Amino acid sequence: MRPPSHAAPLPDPTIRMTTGWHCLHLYYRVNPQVWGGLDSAARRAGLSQLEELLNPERAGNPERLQVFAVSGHRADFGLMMLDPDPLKIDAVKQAIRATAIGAALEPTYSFVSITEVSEYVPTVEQYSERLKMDGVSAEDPSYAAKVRAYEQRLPMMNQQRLYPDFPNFPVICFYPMNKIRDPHANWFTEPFSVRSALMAEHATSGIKFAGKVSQLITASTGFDDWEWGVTLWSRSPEHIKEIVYTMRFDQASAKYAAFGPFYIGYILSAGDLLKHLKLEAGV
Ligand code: 76R
Repeated sequence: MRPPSHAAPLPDPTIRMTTGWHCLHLYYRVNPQVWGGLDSAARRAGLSQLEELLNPERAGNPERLQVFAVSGHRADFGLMMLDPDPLKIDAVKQAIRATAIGAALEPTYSFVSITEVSEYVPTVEQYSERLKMDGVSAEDPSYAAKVRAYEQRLPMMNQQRLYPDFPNFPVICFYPMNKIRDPHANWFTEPFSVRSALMAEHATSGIKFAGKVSQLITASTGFDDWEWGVTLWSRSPEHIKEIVYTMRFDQASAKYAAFGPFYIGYILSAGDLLKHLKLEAGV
């Protein structure tokens, strides 16, 4: 139906988002039978194609691309990509399959999501109200300083949530999660004020990991089977256990969260990853 002539024109249809990026996590396992059946020419060609494809600097690759070796039998390696264009991200998936060794790379898991600024990120006004509720008087000089610091930090924090840079940490953990809709604990029937207070408690407990763990929460309602993807990077592996364990005691997690499978990985360059996977062309 055509909009009435007085209506503001609608924006052009697009697969890009108005704000934020598309995000994809992919996980693969090497199939030893298929690999064993490839001749050395196919292996050599495929390995160099794959190494090139997984190079974040390659022209045509998504804005962000990171690869990692994955522990356990769930996968041998994984990659995480972010870009404004979902087809640019998907092109990497198709190109991996189309390499000369693509048949030996079994997809084991994927997670599709988008970046967002959560509705629970406090505005400057909400932040100021919270300070007052925590007993900081508006006359106290620390009040104005805190509000000003938050006001300056917020645009950078939102930029990082929507267009994230990968932190320089070697460990990456990914898991999907939901907030449950159980009759006795239904997140989605709680009023905003309650959800907001619970998320404030959650943020206070998370902030203690500053410098040790960096998190990216991507939204997946309508894009994948879970509501969010949680990507955690950490300075060393034990912080992953510490943060996930600690945050389970937050009411927002203890009462309302449900988690999917966990994938733990170690970030490598494409070349080091292929060496690590013991994929050799042979003679
Ligand atoms: O982004 C911010 O820092 C603002 C405060 C904040 C929000 C709004 C925040 C802080 N989170 C927010 C939203 Mn979070 N987070 C998780 C998990 O394992 C678990 O128990 C749950 C998985 C972790 C580990 C984690 C870590 N957070 C969310 C949301 C979206 C809710 C919505 O929009 O409905 C989810 C699903 C979620 C889950 N969170 C923090 C952290 C950490 C470490 C922080 C503090 C980061 C910092 O500000 O430095």
